[in-house]
Amino acid sequence: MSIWFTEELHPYYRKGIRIKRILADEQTQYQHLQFVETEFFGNAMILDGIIQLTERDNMGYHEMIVHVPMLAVGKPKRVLIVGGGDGGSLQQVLRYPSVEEAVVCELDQRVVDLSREHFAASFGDPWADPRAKLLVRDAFGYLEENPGQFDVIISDTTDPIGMAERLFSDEFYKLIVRALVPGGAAATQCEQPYFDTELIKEIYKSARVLTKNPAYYYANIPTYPGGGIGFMYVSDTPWENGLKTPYPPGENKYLNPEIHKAAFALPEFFRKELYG
Ligand code: SPD
Repeated sequence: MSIWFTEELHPYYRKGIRIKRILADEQTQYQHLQFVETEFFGNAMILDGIIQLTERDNMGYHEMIVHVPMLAVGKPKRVLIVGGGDGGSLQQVLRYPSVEEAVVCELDQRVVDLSREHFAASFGDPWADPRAKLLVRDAFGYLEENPGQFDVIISDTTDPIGMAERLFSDEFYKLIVRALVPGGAAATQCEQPYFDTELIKEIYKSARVLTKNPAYYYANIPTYPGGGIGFMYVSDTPWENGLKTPYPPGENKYLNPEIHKAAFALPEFFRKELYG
């Protein structure tokens, strides 16, 4: 079998990848969850018709969402991942010997179970690490209950549709910043400069009220709309601090010092929109 999977996150834009076979296809309590083997990108996870990650290009996403705040903070001990049930962010977080606990707040247990099965070749089994703690619950309540607890928070979420919409709200950013220790840093999945300009501007506005040194940065991921995705760095600690920090043990496939710096350089139209 060889079929095209076409994604239409935006009504004016489509992209497709060729699929060899369907590995899993189920309606969970929360969403339509699919795992497919693709022709070029390895295994991929699709939620409600939207590609979340593929084995071939997820490193741009996971290395950038994790290492930028982790390196800025220096020696993070307690880390929270909001979402992230596929294990890709967790794998990167656990590379840091300083990490004592990595809490993953994921709503859908099936995402974890099926990712363990279908991404084992790429991520190993980060859940087996005794520092990993999975909480199958909504992150909002957990953040409310845990002020001042985390050195780093990573919001590794889906797009702002349905239930996930509030993970892009001012209220959510307030909770994130409240859950950080002084000097802690967060990075959040923050969508696409061309398609989501207004949303990103709103989020930046919130982040600027809440912290001294927020900034938007970007990574190339061919299987996402527009070929990439951005992140909001949210902290009083400047992201540039991370440029001086040595990388944790293990191999980077995307991040290097040049990429780290360049990720914060924005195309002029978008720089003006965001920073004025
Ligand atoms: N438009 C797709 C955005 C996907 C962001 N979430 C990716 C999850 C990977 N851990």
